[in-house]
Amino acid sequence: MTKELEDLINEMEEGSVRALARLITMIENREKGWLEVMKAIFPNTGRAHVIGITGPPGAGKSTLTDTLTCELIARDLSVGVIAVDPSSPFSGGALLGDRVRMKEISTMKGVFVRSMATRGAMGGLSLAVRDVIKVLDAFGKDIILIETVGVGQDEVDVVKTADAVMVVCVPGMGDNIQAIKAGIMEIADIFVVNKADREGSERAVLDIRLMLNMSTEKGSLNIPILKTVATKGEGIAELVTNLFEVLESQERETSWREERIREELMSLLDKAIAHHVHVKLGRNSKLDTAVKQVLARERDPYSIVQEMVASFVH
Ligand SMILES: Nc1nc2c(ncn2[C@@H]2O[C@H](COP(=O)(O)OP(=O)(O)OP(=O)(O)O)[C@@H](O)[C@H]2O)c(=O)[nH]1
Ligand SMILES: [Mg+2]
Repeated sequence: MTKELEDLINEMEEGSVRALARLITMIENREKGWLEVMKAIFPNTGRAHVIGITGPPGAGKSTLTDTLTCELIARDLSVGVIAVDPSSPFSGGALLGDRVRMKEISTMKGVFVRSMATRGAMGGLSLAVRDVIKVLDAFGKDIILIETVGVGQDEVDVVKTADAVMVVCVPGMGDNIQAIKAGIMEIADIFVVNKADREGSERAVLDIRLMLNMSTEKGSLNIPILKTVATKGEGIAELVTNLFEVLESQERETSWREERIREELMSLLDKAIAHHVHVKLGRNSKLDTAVKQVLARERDPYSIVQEMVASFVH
């Protein structure tokens, strides 16, 4: 590792927000040296609690994130926020003012906000997010909040790795509840019916309860369903209490942690092997030849791939 990089890591671990931001960019873009950074910081990770916040567009995820951040800071906890592909900024509703103010708070009170794009994430979004989480963890954040819109497999993969996942719904969703059902519902530790100042919030709670009652997932009957008004901070204290309960219960489950590490190792291995194969293929013209052979029906793609894999493994 270069002296420069070593200094940057030290600065970050001593609390420099500038160094933190620089390292995150480096890791996100897989810049030269990023692996060295990950290796160096790993021993200082494993302390932070990660909370995933997901749900349909416009449900109030960012507003809840802001409000939640305020509540956590009031409890003397430091907070990092990762917003994956945010379509709306952290406007913060009535509580935090605009994004600029959020930024101010970030330097003053121990909040660090970072946006990450779904598209163009080198090496897979969920791996990149997990790496950024580790940096924030090494930096000393107590709680890391991740906001993603609950659509698409990428987003599900991202929040799935959180220690606690809250799914945000709103009254009057009707068929939307069905949409949430697919994929997201299985990973929810807590359901939140936000915008409870609107009509139909009790109905939404019942709909979710009904859906959970029909589920075969273990423990689905015990999943809390809470009502919040994020813009006014209503229900947030109860939400925090429930989140902490989930975090404490997860902490005891070694098998759950082992399973996550197993998944991460497999993903890293997949990426590393794919990278290795791409580099190798990029250097010779085997692939070009194969394309022509398949096009001319001289050979089938299956045998070609089998042969290539055999030559990589040897
Ligand atoms: N009435 C009411 N409005 C709310 C509440 N929470 C959020 N909103 C409003 O709902 C709108 C969307 O809020 P966001 O926090 O941006 O929602 P989001 O889920 O982050 O949206 P995306 O990131 O675009 O998916 C904003 O205009 C908020 O002010 C609430 O509890 N009640
Ligand atoms: Mg948002």
